[in-house]
Amino acid sequence: MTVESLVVFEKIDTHVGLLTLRRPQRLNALSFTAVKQLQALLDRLMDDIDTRVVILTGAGKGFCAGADLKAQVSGEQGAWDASKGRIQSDYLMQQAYASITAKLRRIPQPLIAAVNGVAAGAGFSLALACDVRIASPRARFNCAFTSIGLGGGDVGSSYFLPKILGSSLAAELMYSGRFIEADEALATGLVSRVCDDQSLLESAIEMARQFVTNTSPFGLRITKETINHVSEGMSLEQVLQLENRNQVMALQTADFSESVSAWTRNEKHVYTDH
Ligand code: T3D
Repeated sequence: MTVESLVVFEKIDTHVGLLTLRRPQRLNALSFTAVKQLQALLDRLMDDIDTRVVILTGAGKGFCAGADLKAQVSGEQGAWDASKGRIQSDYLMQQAYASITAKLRRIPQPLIAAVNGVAAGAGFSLALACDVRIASPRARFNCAFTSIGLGGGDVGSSYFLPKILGSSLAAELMYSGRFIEADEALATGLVSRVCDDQSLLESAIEMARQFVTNTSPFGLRITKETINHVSEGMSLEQVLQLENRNQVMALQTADFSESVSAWTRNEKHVYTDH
C-alpha cells in the first residue's frame, strides 16, 4: 500500500528548502502519519547542511489546524501504540507531537514560517518553533487545546509564547484560546511581516535567499545555536562567552577571510562553506 505524502520537502534552489504540510481538506491537521513523516523529514534535515534555510508552510487555505481530531474520533488511525495501555500510548503520542518542536529547534537551518491561514493548537506551536514568522492576512493563531478540554500549553506553546509576546498576552491566549488575527499578530511582534496571499511564499523565499546571501553557512548555523542556547536562559557572562567562542571559530573560516578581502575590493563574496 502506498502511503500518501502528507508533508512534502522540496528544494527551491541549492540552499533553500520548502516543507509543506499537505492535507488541505483538513487544514493540514496532523494525523499520526503526518507526525511520523514530519519527524523523518526533520531527521534528514539534521544532516543536510547544503540546505541552509527552510521555509514551513501549509497547502491550501490553512497553515495547520493542530492534531487531526477527526482521525482521533473516527478511530481511522487507532491508538498511537495499540500494544500499550491507554496512558502509555497517549504519552508516546504526546512525546511524538512534542518531538516535532524539539527537532524544529535542533535542525541547523533557520526556519521561516510562511503562515498562510489558520494556525491552531499544535499548528500554532509549529509556527512558534520557527525562527521567523511571516503571515498572510488570512493567518490567525490560537491555543485550540484550551477549547477541547486540554491545558493551554502544548507542543511547546507555553515555552515560546511568553518569550515572544510577554507573559500577560501569552497567559490570556493560553487561558482563553481566543484567536489572534494577522493585524494583531503584526502589532504584537508574533509575526514580523504581513504580505498578501499571492506574495507570501515569494516573500519567504526572498527572505531565505537574503539569509543565504548575507550570512555565511557557518554563521547561520552558529546563530541558530546561539538563539537556542540564549532562549534556554543564560547569564550575560555566559552569553558573552558563547558569542566569543563562536566568533573565534568563525574568524578561522575561509568565508571570513575571503569576505573581508572581497570587501576591501568593494566586491561581494559568495559564501561557500569550504
Ligand atoms: O489530542 C491530542 O492528540 C494531543 C495533541 C494535541 C495537539 C492539538 O493540536 S489539540 C488542538 C486540535 N485542533 C483544534 O482543536 C482545532 C479544530 N478546528 C477548528 O477549531 C476549526 O476548524 C478552525 C478554527 C481551525 C478553522 O475553522 P474554519 O471555519 O476556518 O474551517 P473549518 O470549516 O472548521 O475546517 C475546514 C475543514 O477542516 C473541516 O472539514 P470539512 O467539514 O470541510 O470536511 C474541518 O472539520 C477540518 N478540520 C479543521 N480542523 C481540523 C479538521 N480536521 C481534523 N482535525 C482538525 N484539527
